[in-house]
Amino acid sequence: MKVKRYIGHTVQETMQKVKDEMGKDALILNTRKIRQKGIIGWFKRPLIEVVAAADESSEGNFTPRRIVPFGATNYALPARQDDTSRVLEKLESQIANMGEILNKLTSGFKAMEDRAEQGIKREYVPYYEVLVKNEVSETIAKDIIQKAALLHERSSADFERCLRQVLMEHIGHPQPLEISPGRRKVVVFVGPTGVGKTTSLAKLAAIFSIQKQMKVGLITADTYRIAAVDQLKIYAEIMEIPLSILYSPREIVEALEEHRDKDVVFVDTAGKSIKDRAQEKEILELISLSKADEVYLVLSCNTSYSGCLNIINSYSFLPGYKLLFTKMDEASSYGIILNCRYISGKPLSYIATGQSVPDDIEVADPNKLLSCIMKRVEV
Ligand SMILES: Nc1nc2c(ncn2[C@@H]2O[C@H](COP(=O)(O)OP(=O)(O)OP(=O)(O)O)[C@@H](O)[C@H]2O)c(=O)[nH]1
Ligand SMILES: [Mg+2]
Repeated sequence: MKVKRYIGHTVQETMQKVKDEMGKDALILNTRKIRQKGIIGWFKRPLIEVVAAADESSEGNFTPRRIVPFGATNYALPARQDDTSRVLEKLESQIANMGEILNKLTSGFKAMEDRAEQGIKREYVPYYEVLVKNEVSETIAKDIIQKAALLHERSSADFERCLRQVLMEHIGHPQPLEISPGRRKVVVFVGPTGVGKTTSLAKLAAIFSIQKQMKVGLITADTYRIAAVDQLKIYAEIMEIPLSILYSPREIVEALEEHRDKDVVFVDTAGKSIKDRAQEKEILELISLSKADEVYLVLSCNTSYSGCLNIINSYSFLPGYKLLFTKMDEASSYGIILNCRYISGKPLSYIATGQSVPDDIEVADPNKLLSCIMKRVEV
């Protein structure tokens, strides 16, 4: 390839020079106006410079190449073969990316359309998605969004504020254990196997006896497993709290008599499988014979929504209870807590956040729950 610079007084004149010498298909690499050097140049018309290129044949003639229109800059330089394929590859990947973005947008719009069909206004769909991503069940999320929308239509507050208000109502006021010295309370722990009943009971026993200096007694009705009695015995010995062991629900009357001077007596029960009617009867007997002041249904945050639904249904035989959640440290979101609150209608009490006794338990904090349930989750 030969590259040559041509100068003329006009564009036409200069291009003619190029054509004459390099052929009509010569490649124009650059064009610009130039001034002659020196002070005189300032008073003269500028000259036109054209840089052109053409393939040089072996005979010394120029082989015509593609013409770049006049005025085009060297951006128009034809890419070499490998450059061209790189440019093509880049373009292909950009087109693929745009395709992906379009797909996402289309499916986002589709989701919005679907939700709109299900009775959620398009502008509220993002909030619905946030709740669902935080594992609030779809049905509950939809109901909450609709309640917030109704509130929003009737008030001047913005939608997010209304949503927070509705969520707060559903989270409710936590009801931790209130103990007054001299007014003994009997507190029974129930729940499925392995959720952390005994550990949570031990945590609260330690808080009330060691930190709050209350008189605490322990009773276990879990004699199904020898290890279960031993587990509570160890905690009782460490905390120097008396422990009574029941072999039948009727023995609780006598055991409570032994603990009559206590401010609070915690009663542990064996884990109940969902349809164990005999065990339900025993639990009811314990509750009524002990005149239990409070019952805590212990649930693990690890449980699926359908699992929680089954458990809550299976405890509908209880006259009343509070919800105590464990293993929050192992769970990915707080949605399950809202779901259980919603379907059971029972108040929250404590949330356990680890295995350490007594540190890993806290009174459920509605503000913390709210901000976690409304947290935007990156996908
Ligand atoms: N990560 C985590 N583990 C916990 C928590 N609470 C209890 N655990 C653990 O869960 C396991 C079972 O705890 P338990 O207190 O024995 O459970 P349980 O409900 O009494 O079990 P059963 O009496 O067999 O029905 C133990 O290894 C505990 O250390 C918690 O909040 N987080
Ligand atoms: Mg236990």
